Amino acid sequence: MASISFSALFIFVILEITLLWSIGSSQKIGFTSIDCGSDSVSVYTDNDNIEWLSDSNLMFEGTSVVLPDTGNGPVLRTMRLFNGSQSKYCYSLSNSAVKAGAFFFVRASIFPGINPPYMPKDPDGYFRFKLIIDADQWTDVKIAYGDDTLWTSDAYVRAKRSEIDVCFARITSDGDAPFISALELRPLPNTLTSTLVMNETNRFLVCLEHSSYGVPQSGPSYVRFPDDNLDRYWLSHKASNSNLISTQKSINMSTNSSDQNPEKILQSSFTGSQYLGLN
Ligand SMILES: *[C@@H]1O[C@H](CO)[C@@H](O)[C@H](O)[C@H]1NC(C)=O
Ligand SMILES: *[C@@H]1O[C@H](CO)[C@@H](O)[C@H](O)[C@H]1NC(C)=O
Ligand SMILES: *[C@@H]1O[C@H](CO)[C@@H](O)[C@H](O)[C@H]1NC(C)=O
Ligand SMILES: CC(=O)N[C@H]1CO[C@H](CO)[C@@H](O)[C@@H]1O
Repeated sequence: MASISFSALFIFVILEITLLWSIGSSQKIGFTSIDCGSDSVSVYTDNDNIEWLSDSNLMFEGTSVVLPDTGNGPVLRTMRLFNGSQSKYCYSLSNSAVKAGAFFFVRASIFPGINPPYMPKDPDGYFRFKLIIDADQWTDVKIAYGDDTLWTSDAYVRAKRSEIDVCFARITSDGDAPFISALELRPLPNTLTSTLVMNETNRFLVCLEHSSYGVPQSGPSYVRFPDDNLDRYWLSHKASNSNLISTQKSINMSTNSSDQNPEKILQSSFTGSQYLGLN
């Protein structure tokens, strides 16, 4: 009962916030989305209704690089390249939701494109550098030169103060210069399995992937905000129709909603081979 009444309260709060947005800005409270290296200071809103800011007022180090690659949208078209001599470069992310004890995820997106800004130093052709969050090692980046795919990492963190520092560093003092295309900060409720674990262990978590199984071939390649209110990025694992069960009907989310998995994810499922005869 307690969890049901809490989720009702949560939905009510979300509705309240939604109403406030429609009066003010379309941007969701606590969302900060930074288009790194963007030369345009003006705010723009993408198709998912996410408002992007240039990092030009947040970061005064490094160089803005515009990729010649086209067709990947404005956010991935620019990056900030930290090719100076400092040992690390940090963004201080903050907004009205960031205060000590509050939970967030931070998403870093790196897209070198097919014509990256420089050749990796290691002859194996991989760019290597480090991501650090509030002085803790987050992840090691390893991306092949010319690999035209987007690399992302989500860290689940608990703010220690009114800002979260996201830093970039070379692996060694003469290693590859780090670069970054986008940074996103999203608030998380303290009732998720992940945030409960963080509260217990006092550590941050690195998310491997949010997976959506059993997506039809014609379905989207990912689902995020506004279908996922928390803006997790659910990668589709597509399946043939014979391995799918899907519905367009709405799902009663009140029974098991502690992780607030989006309805869209639950509307399709992958079924194992033992069920093939039933389809
Ligand atoms: C950093 O890269 C930019 C763009 O390639 C270049 O103009 C600049 O001289 C470089 N700075 C350093 C310190 O190497
Ligand atoms: C975190 O854990 C402490 C100790 O178990 C508990 O008192 C507190 O309510 C928890 N806070 C959150 C946000 O879950
Ligand atoms: C959803 O499930 C809960 C718990 O089983 C139930 O109390 C509620 O009536 C259901 N809501 C709808 C609209 O079916
Ligand atoms: C993921 C999740 O929250 N699972 C819960 C669904 O509901 C059952 C019964 O209340 C719980 O035992 C699960 O932990």
